[in-house]
Amino acid sequence: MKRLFALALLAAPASAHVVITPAEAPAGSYTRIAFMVGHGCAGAATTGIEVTLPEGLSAARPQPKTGWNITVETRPLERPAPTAHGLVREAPATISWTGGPLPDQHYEEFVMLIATPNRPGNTLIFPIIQRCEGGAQHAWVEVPAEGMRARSPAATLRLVAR
Ligand SMILES: [Cu+2]
Repeated sequence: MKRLFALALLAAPASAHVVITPAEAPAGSYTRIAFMVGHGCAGAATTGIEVTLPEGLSAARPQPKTGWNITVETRPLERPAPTAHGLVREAPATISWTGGPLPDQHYEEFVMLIATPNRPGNTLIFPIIQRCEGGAQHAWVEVPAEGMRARSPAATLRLVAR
């Protein structure tokens, strides 16, 4: 009981930024993750979310969302990677949703299916640019040091053994 309470306290401030849920995913598998957008840019409504994908993902497929357009940019792999669905020659580099707007007071989730690398114990880093009405933007790109809390942390996903 005590432990659950402590975890809930730790989770509360982070959930106001742009964070991934769940925070952990099995290594070496297809998994669904959601980017939770808890607020806009200093009061302005959100009009775009641009997610930079970490290296090591062989697939990333955004879930379509009513009122939002999706853009996927890919980069060629140096070495083609074998997967259950054949040889993969390019990997997703960025996925963007633009549209909305999502009012500052509201909350929304942006979902994608990813193929995680088989590296349990690793943490994947997803830098995010949040764009807002009036040209404001927020860069969630800081990689927090161990035990420290960053002001504008990138979203993270910890890989665990299956
Ligand atoms: Cu926040």
